[in-house]
Amino acid sequence: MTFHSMWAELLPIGRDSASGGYRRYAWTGADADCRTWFQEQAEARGLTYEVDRNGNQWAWLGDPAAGNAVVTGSHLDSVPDGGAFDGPLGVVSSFAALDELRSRNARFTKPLAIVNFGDEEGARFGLACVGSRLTAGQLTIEQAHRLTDGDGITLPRAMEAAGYDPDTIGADPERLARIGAFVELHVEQGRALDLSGDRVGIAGAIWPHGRWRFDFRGEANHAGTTRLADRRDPMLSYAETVLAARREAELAGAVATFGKIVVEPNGVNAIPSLVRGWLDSRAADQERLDTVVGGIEKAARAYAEAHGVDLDIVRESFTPVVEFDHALRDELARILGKDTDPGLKVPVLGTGAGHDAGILSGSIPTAMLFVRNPTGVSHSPAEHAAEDDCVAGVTALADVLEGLACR
Ligand code: HGY
Ligand code: MN
Ligand code: MN
Ligand code: MN
Repeated sequence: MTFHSMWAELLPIGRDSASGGYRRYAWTGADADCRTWFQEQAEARGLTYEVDRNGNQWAWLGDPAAGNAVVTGSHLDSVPDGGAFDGPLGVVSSFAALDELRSRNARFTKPLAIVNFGDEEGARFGLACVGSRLTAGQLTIEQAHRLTDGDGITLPRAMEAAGYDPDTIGADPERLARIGAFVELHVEQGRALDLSGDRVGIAGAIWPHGRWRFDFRGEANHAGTTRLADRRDPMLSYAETVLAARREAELAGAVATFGKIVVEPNGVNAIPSLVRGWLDSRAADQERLDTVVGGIEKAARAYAEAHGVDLDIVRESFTPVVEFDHALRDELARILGKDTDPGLKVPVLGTGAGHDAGILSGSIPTAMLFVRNPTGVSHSPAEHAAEDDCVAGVTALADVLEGLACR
């Protein structure tokens, strides 16, 4: 099964025909179809297929109990109207890299596994990396059971509807103890490789980042008959806060995004009673992130007060800076640099995007490979990677897995 044919099989799953974007949300039908695809790929290669207590899918070559396993993979879920590559490129490349190693008659001296981590994007329940956070013990079963989607469906109900038991979820230290290294290949979400002219790069660090919910509560009233002076309109303070976020991010050299909003009662002719907005902010270091978010919160409170609006700010999730395992990172650079001009180092890139490898970096040695994205666009139907760059990514991943697991 070549990269191309696997890609062709996966591509239509969960794709919206109008936008061309993907809607592969956790525990939905599209997610189930992706999971079926994963299981078929695993079984077609004679790998031992299993689903762990958190619903993550694993395909094993060799005996997991032997320990010191080398694991690769990524996620198959997407953001709303996401691109085709974010997540799936890592999973398809993992199966293709195994096929490549088999064609090289590589002799595995350690167990190898390919993984699909569930609910990495958090598109449905609002928290990213649920599958890997649960496994790493960074999310308790109680916290997970409280996650609710926009239709009021809780995570446990969604899991049960998809045929999974929500009562078994939780930390899985025994599983992690059997893993020696996790390497995730991912499409680059930026243009560093395009600018450097490289096909593949290695992750240096993941910026600290988080999600904050801003609840602006005002007074619902008639849009046509309420004098401006009599209004307590939360939409005004929300709008001013969005502009303040952009100013604060520019000042600090960081990023801040209000990409999701809920308005109640959401009527054209009704002044809102509630405007709920989510801030996603990220910065190269903690100090800058604290400065940006602090500045946005201060501005938001001043705007709310000016309009007689109440404001609650809740930090919903946070991921501290991830410094990947330096020894593993350097081993990848050695492996990938061995056949090229010694002066041609494989670029090491920082990123503002979160990943399962980042969550797991606190528990096991992890590293990431990035594949060139010519436009840098991601979380959009326009996300793209050229086929020959994808093939270069598969070769690089095969070289890395051979160097780590086939000594
Ligand atoms: O939000 C992120 O950075 C990742 O795509 N979940
Ligand atoms: Mn993503
Ligand atoms: Mn991703
Ligand atoms: Mn049960």
